[in-house]
Amino acid sequence: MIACTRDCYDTCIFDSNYKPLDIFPINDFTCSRGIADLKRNSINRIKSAYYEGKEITVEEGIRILAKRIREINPEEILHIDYDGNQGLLTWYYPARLWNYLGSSSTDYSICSAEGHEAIKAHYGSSFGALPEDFVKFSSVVFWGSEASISFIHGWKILKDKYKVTIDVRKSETAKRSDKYYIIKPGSDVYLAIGILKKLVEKGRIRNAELQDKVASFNYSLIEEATSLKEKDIEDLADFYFNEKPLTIIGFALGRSLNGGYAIGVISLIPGLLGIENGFFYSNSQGWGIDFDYLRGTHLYKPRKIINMGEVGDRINEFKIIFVWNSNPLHSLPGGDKIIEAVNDGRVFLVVHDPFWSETAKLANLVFPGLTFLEKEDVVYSYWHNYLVYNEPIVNNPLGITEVNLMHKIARELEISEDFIFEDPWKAVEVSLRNTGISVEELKRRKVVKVSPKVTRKFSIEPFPKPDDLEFPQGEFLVYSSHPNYTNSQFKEIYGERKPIVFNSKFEGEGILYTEKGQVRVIFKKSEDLPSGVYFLFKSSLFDLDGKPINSIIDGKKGKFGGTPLLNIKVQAKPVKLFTLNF
Ligand SMILES: Nc1nc2c(c(=O)[nH]1)N[C@H]1C(S)=C(S)[C@@H](COP(=O)(O)OP(=O)(O)OC[C@H]3O[C@@H](n4cnc5c(=O)[nH]c(N)nc54)[C@H](O)[C@@H]3O)O[C@H]1N2
Ligand SMILES: Nc1nc2c(c(=O)[nH]1)N[C@H]1C(S)=C(S)[C@@H](COP(=O)(O)OP(=O)(O)OC[C@H]3O[C@@H](n4cnc5c(=O)[nH]c(N)nc54)[C@H](O)[C@@H]3O)O[C@H]1N2
Ligand code: SF4
Ligand SMILES: [Mo]
Repeated sequence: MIACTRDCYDTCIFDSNYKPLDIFPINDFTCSRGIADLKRNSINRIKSAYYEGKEITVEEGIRILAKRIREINPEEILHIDYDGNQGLLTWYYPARLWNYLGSSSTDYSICSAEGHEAIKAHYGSSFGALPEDFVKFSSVVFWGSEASISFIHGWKILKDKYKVTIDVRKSETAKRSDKYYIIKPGSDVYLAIGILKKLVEKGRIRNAELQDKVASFNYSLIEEATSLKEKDIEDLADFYFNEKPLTIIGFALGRSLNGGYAIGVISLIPGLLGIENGFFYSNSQGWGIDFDYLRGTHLYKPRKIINMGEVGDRINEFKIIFVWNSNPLHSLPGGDKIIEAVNDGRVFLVVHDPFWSETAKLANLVFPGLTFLEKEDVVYSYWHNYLVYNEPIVNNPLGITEVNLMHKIARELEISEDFIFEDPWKAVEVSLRNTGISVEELKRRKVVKVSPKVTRKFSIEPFPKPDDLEFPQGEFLVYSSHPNYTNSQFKEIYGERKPIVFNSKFEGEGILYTEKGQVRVIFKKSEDLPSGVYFLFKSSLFDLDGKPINSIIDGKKGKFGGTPLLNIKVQAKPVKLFTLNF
């Protein structure tokens, strides 16, 4: 048995022939990546350690790294790790070494942190509907979610229900919905407040505190912010009251203007209408897995934590960057600054990855990783409640696991601390103690259902006042998932991506720019885009010159979880107009 460990709602579970299991909600099907995993596994692989482009042994690489580590202060080491593989032993446990050393860490804010914190502020937990709950609803609102692409097993359950989509462009999910509303980027919080205001005015929500809060927003402000009419807002409010839909709250909202407030207020609607399990955002924090124990932060807190949006701007604080499970040139703001610092010799970049990612190609020192098909691990989902024991189904003697690499570096540094060398399965055992599942049971049964461990509260606060919000004005760059890639992964199979920016005005070549700089892109006209919205798939994050698109992100972050504002205000200029024939 094996589960796909990519950063994805679905966490498909497969048998040992990599055939998707016929259990709910996997239901015997997978995505375009799932069907190509076995083939991909032997393409574009890192097969050895490399130092400055020269093949070396892993042991030699470890000696080079250890020597460098000894020469600097621990805070000058930054480890960057994210969700390339969601396994407990791949992503979490290896952070122990860096936390013990006192290295700097990022705050893991790039994706979903904003919404987790915003929802927790109201409910005490961000945990929402389970797949079994999805089934019970007869209607659904996809709010800032491209679920028909990003969440195919959720979509499978919901696609035959009555569907309403709220997006900033005519997304694939919007096209396949019964009704859709196109609003201005970053205006969702105004719309959510408008819906609550109507519900209060019609006596459908009786709550004096809320009545006061919504009174400070008038409809002309809401109309101007969202570009919807009061009648649309009333229709949505009626729909919410009459149909009691499930709301899927997309992660993209948290990376948009006013994102935390938007997610928080949207999540309040089902709560105030008494819709049970009425929203879904991410269930990752509901299983009781002790991620702090795995990372060792219960004993050793990182001495310095930097926001994921600030890595480029604060690059001068670091001399070694150790990356695993992440492709920061692609995914983090300021990738251009990482490239400059490595090329100038100011930063020594070390990457551990199974594949030649863009960041691995730039690195001074590279270690070969194993894919999830090749190693043991424990995998959880941020949607369904199966915990899976992953057994390797492909043999690869060339790579090294994260755990082994971490232990070998520690030995080379002559660290003798028991906690660093705690048997990884013992660490997993402790980290699972609140789930009620033991490693023995997991290894025996392979796939085990966890019951959620959440304590709830309910509070309308923090409810924004008009002055807390930034009024959405100007033109915006927005992103979404591509059906054939997971973030930067799968170019080996489906090809490199061109930076094609869909928009309502230009076709040809041009630039997108902010005060941070510019990137050279291809513009493509599309009727799905309203004026002032530029859309790029989030797997196409290098410009025509190979410069990271995220070089123009301007460093703002969310008020709740610090998530970098990726859906930024931009300006666009055509350079050469011509018609594209696709
Ligand atoms: N195939 C595939 N699936 C994936 C991924 C992938 O790369 N490929 N990535 C996975 C990951 S890491 C994540 S985080 C999730 C993301 O999954 P989702 O939360 O569904 O996010 P996106 O796919 O980025 O799409 C978000 C939608 O929000 C819209 N949007 C952008 N800005 C705004 C705004 O201000 N307001 C509103 N209302 N809408 C807005 C976009 O137009 C887009 O249609 O998907 C996961 N699933
Ligand atoms: N402008 C802009 N930027 C974005 C986004 C956006 O919408 N717009 N989306 C953001 C989002 S939602 C996210 S989640 C991040 C994603 O950012 P990342 O986490 O950087 O993205 P991935 O491409 O999923 O994975 C990163 C790397 O992990 C490697 N990997 C896979 N499995 C393993 C393993 O077992 N071990 C090791 N060591 N490595 C492994 C992969 O080969 C890949 O190189 O990007 C963010 N960046
Ligand atoms: S990427 Fe998502 S949908 Fe595709 S195999 Fe992995 S978990 Fe399943
Ligand atoms: Mo993400």
